[in-house]
Amino acid sequence: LWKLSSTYLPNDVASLQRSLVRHVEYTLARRRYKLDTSSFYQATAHSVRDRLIERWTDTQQYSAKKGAKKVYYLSLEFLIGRSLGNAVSNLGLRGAYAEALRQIGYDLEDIMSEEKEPALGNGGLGRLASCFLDTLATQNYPAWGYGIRYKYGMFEQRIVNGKQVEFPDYWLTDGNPWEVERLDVQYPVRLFGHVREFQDPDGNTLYAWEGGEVVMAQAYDTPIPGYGTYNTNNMRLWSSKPSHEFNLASFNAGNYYGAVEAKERCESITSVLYPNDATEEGKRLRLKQQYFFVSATLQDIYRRFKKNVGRGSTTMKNMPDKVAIQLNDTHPAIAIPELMRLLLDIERLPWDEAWEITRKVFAYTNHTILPEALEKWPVPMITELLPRHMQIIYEINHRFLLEVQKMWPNDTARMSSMSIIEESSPKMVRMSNLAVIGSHTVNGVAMIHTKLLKSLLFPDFLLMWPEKFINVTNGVTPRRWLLQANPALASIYTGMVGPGWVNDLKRLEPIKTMAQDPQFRQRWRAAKQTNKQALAEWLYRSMNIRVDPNALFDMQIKRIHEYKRQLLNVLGIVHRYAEITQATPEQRKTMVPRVHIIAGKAAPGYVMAKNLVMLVCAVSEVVNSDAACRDLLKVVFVPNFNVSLAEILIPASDISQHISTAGMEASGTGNMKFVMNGGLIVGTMDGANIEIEQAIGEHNMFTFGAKADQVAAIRRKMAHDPPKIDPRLHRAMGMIRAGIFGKPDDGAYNQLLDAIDPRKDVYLTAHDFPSYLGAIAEADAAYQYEEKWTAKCIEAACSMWMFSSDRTIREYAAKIWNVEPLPFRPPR
Ligand code: 26Q
Repeated sequence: LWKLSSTYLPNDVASLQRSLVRHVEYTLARRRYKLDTSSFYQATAHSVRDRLIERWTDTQQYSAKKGAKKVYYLSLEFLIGRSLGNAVSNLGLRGAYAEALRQIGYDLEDIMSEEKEPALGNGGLGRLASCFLDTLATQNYPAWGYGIRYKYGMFEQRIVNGKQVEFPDYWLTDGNPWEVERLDVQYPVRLFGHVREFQDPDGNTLYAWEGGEVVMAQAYDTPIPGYGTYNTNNMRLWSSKPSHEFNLASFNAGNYYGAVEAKERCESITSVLYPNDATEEGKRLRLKQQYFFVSATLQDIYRRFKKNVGRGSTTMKNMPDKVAIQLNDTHPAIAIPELMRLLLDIERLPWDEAWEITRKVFAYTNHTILPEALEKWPVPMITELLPRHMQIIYEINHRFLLEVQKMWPNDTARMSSMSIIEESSPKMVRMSNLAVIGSHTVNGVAMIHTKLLKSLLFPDFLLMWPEKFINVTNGVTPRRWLLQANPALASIYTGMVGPGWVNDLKRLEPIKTMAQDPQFRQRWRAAKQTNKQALAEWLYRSMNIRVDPNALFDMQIKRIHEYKRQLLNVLGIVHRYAEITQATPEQRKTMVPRVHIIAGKAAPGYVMAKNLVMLVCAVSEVVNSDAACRDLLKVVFVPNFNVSLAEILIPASDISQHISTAGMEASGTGNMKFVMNGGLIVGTMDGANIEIEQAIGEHNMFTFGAKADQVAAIRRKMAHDPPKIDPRLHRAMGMIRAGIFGKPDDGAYNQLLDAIDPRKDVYLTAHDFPSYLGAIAEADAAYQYEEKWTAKCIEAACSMWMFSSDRTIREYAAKIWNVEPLPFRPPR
């Protein structure tokens, strides 16, 4: 068999063409000619997939043979974006495929845009997970991502009559050539049932979780290629299906229709991705999803590890030497009691040994300190669904509280705030406390966020375990966000410093001095102009909107949330609209022509966010059809923001807005992508904006607003001593209330404006408005000096190396996981 198995496939243009035609004939079973681009996408994807698979299987076999420690990144979300472009680029085959296709009458770019992107995530957290997978492979770390293969991803957002309407995102209609269904990898997952207590022959009390229902977890694997390396990692996503026993039992019971319904319920576990909506209620299915995914994942990790146990001197105690599990927020935190259950009930280890192993295996990344966004589950719900886990959580809590009692005798306030159980009615399980207690390391995702995490969220835990809390600032992959999204800029970089910058962003630093070179600035502007032109064409083709590519392109593209303050942006736009309509011809000449782009999804149940979408659409309608604005202002709400759209928008931006109320945005990662692509930021001193400013220099960023350490005092003062409202804000609000942008019958706009009444302006929108206008005016002024502006962009973009996820992952590897790269090189 070994002799028969193939060596690596040839990658010359003629061989690629043969492979494409073979897939058309044998994989698609189609005639060779007159294929539409969509079928040719399928053939191309399969041809590329062959080339991924050989590296993938070899990498996995190699790391198994070496017995290397592996990282497991557990995330309920992966927003990987389209795969074809990423794969040909990381394989180094973009040129060869483009040529192979061109010769037979197809355009690689067209073919790439046929791919439907899997939207298996909400936003930042899911995209971060995907940037991490790219870097882990590129840096040759043995690492797997684990998640859920949702049938329906993030909903498709359409604007119907000026409002957001959600449509199901069934992303698998045309199949998914990037995944392999592993029919040999299935695990049973139990839900409900009861705990049986019994004694072993030595008189020890043991527990067994029995009864309930058992569903099967089916593995689907997707190869994750690194850039410029053979290493290809794995992303394993689970799909739920009924178990055999389940089928037999329920159908034998004679209730045919009841049995079919129960079968459907099994499959429903992995049907749909939940939005990050704090107001979301009745989410028992979400808890099922979390446990289903965690149980399958731990069985899989455990099985892989156990192949080593008994070999040599390896015992269960060595698990932390071979396994590092990173929890992407608390969503997979039920893994902590689940591993305890495996070690206690199946492996029959004593509690202390099991607990030591568990704590050495897990680490937890926190992505928010907003109290309303911290996960809590009702005790009765966990008791019903996962009775043994509830017992284990209580035992973990009991032992933990004894430690608290030792450290702070009879401090009941501390006890109750540190407890895993919130003594409310019903009682709730605080998943963040569980995650902190069960992990060896907890990290925040930007400096300010980690500082607030320590001081506001976990101050007592910090006193108990000062070493446990660290910062690892987020980063983004330069492969997708520069090399693939911005070929114009990428080729300038490669022309200046060679191709090495793609996995070593520090190499761009020397280009900063070129900011003083007028010829170089000219080339830089030409690249930006190419991208703006491309976006203008896209907007015309897909939305029938004409924008002037010479205008300043200003973007705010991210999930719609009150704390992200899209309302502040809209109020600024309305203010500008008022100024334009009142300007004299002389004044008009001094104004900077602007195109404002806003994009993002509102959670389906988040009324304020949906109101905001309505307002943006209404403002754009009025502004774009007002002759007074013709050459000075356009407002575009781009529907259905996703990774593919971001790849078109970000390279075309001059200014982007990251304007959350200080202290509320954990990090932000869009901010990093924009600056890397030669755009500048209007932003608050929040999240990673602060570190970006440090890296690129104060003179290259337009900052405004209250600082995080001032917010609380401002809110307190505001409550009893309401400040006077800024006259410009007053006018903008007046215009909206007066109905210039329509008057929705549900009072949607008034609801938005009432929330920024200076007495209860939680997000400090009114408070920050004057300084916001100041920052926008500064940006406008700077934009008018073309040469100086370009110099800023060059300096900023070439100072961004620390926001590469390559730096981020090196920190995780060194400070949290204790893993080393294991490059695989094929024989020959
Ligand atoms: C929770 C419970 C029930 C249903 C859904 C959820 C849920 C789902 C997704 C809660 C939160 C999320 C996503 C959060 C997120 O994307 N956070 C962002 O993470 C980025 C990466 O660290 C940061 O840059 C952003 O600042 C942060 O908002």
